[in-house]
Amino acid sequence: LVTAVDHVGIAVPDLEAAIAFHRETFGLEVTHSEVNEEQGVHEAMLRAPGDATGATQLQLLAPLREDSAIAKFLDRSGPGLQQLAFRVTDVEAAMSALRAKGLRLLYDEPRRGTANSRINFVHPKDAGGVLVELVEPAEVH
Ligand code: V0V
Repeated sequence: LVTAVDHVGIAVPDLEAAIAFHRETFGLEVTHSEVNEEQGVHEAMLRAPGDATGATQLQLLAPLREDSAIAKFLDRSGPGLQQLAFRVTDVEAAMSALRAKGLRLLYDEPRRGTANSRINFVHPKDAGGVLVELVEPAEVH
């Protein structure tokens, strides 16, 4: 079902400040950044230099709007770990398998994630208090 830990997501109030912190403190480098209007985030993906392509990344998530999931998380919990994302080869198959086990998925159909991946989330109350994301990466051509 799961082929890798794709990324770990941290909610941050200020994306540029968080990128600078992770670069200067831990030597991480930005591999990608984008705005996802539907998810209400401005995000950056970072990796440790020397890690193979496809290794686990760190995702920094800043809110675009006050009614977004990240703004709500920051209001309630402050900055910190917001999600754990598992990479899967087939997100629909993963959704079906998890639904069959009685877990609630947040969306009926996959939505668009980072770099045109297809994503869904398991409700944190059904995954030990962790917001688990399922990521099917876009095919690389
Ligand atoms: C809320 N709760 C969490 C949580 N967010 N627990 C663990 N981790 C989190 N991140 C708890 C919360 O404290 C409540 O617990 C309970 O869940 C239900 O809270 P709620 O008030 O009913 O729900 P909301 O409005 O806080 O929404 C929570 C969910 C929301 C998870 C439904 O954040 C959501 O839709 N997330 C999925 C989308 C998302 O996170 N997008 C941003 C990343 P108590 O107090 O009842 O015990 S975008 C992204 O990852 C992309 C683009 C990508 O990777 O490709």
